[in-house]
Amino acid sequence: MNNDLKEKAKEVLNGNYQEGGFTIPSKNLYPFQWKWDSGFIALGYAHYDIEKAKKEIETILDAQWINGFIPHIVFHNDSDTYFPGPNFFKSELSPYASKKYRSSGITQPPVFGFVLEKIYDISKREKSVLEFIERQIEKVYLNHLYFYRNRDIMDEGLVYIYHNWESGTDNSPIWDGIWETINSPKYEFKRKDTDHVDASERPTKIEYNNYIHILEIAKRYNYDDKLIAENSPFLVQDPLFNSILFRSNEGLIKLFKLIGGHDEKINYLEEKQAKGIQSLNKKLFNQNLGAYTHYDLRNNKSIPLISSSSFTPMFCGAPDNEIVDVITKTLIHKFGKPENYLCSSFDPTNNNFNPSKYWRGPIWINLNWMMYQGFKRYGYDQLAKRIKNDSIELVKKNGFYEYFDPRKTELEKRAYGGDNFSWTAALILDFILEK
Ligand code: 9WN
Repeated sequence: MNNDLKEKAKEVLNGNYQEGGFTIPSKNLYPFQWKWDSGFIALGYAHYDIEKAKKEIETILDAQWINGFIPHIVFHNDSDTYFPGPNFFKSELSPYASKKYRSSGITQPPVFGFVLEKIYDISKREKSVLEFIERQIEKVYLNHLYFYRNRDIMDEGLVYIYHNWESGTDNSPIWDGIWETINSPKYEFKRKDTDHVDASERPTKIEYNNYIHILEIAKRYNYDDKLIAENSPFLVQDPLFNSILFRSNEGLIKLFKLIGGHDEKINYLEEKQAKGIQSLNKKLFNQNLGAYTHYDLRNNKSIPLISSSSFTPMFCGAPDNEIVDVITKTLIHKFGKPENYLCSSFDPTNNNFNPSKYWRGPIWINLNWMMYQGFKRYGYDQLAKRIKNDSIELVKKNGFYEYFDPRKTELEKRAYGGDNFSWTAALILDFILEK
């Protein structure tokens, strides 16, 4: 029944594959390799072309810095269709930066631990895939070490992000209050995203100015983590970012056990994992809202807003059954009305909800995929199925877009952003083909 969709998904991925052995998220709009995109993309390839899956992971990990950091964009190639590019980021300011590739100086969620685990399972535990994992796993481990050594300044097992682009949920209303605390000077720059996508579907000019401002501060400190932690006006503990880190810890622990001989690393990760999950539940779970929320470390206060990120701790198994019951009720009550597809990226009952603007309301397939995994993990099969079916239906009706309108009513347009978007294709493939 889904054969057509499957074939189209492969076409999208193959069409975005580049000669250098990496895959762009979407033509023109995102012409380079992005960190968390590449993980989801590799997972999609694993279903029909394991060599491409391996290549995708190899090329992103090859750009790792010597301190374990993995940048959110790797500029393998030249392109003038995206801003900010390599000449803006100037990764060479950092003494740790890769000498081989220019890149950004911010990161994105650490997906590779769970991606490697999934790829191994999808390959039906093929020996050559485990051998490949053995060659790559140290780099992924080093990336986790980087986070714990540099981004867990309170020693809580929770790591911070210092830029909204690090979260992957770029212009979420979650950040609005932080922007109000910052008085960014006016920068001269030329955006490129609105050459490709209608401005109404993208962040505003004022928001972009703030994004640039935080990057200028990081550059002023040559991307030094300690100085950034002391000086950046944006310092946040994100439930999504940390849940992905924890789910990837799990993947690494499982794979290290399979490979054998890595007891010290396993112990280290297990210790961090236990501490992190405890802190996540204690610090980021908001009993009054019935959801996990972000914590603003710079201003020392929690941000009392609900987004799709609020439900992702289920993906890493953090909440106990009681909390799961509470957050599921919140999800159904606020996001799950029958007139809406699941799951909006931001609370539809909040005044700042916008169903067509980027991370301020539309549905993103990667968040749906993580939530699906989370609900399945806890045995909420009906709800998991609803999320999966909604995702497939949205793509079937509208195409492999970047994000989708959650409203089921008649609309002139209900799919937005980049077309032929890679992770939409990759994760729809996984939805269709998962065992
Ligand atoms: C900035 C590539 C990336 C995704 C992000 C998504 C968008 C970039 C942008 O595109 O962000 O990193 O220029 O808007 O928000 O999650 O990784 O697909």
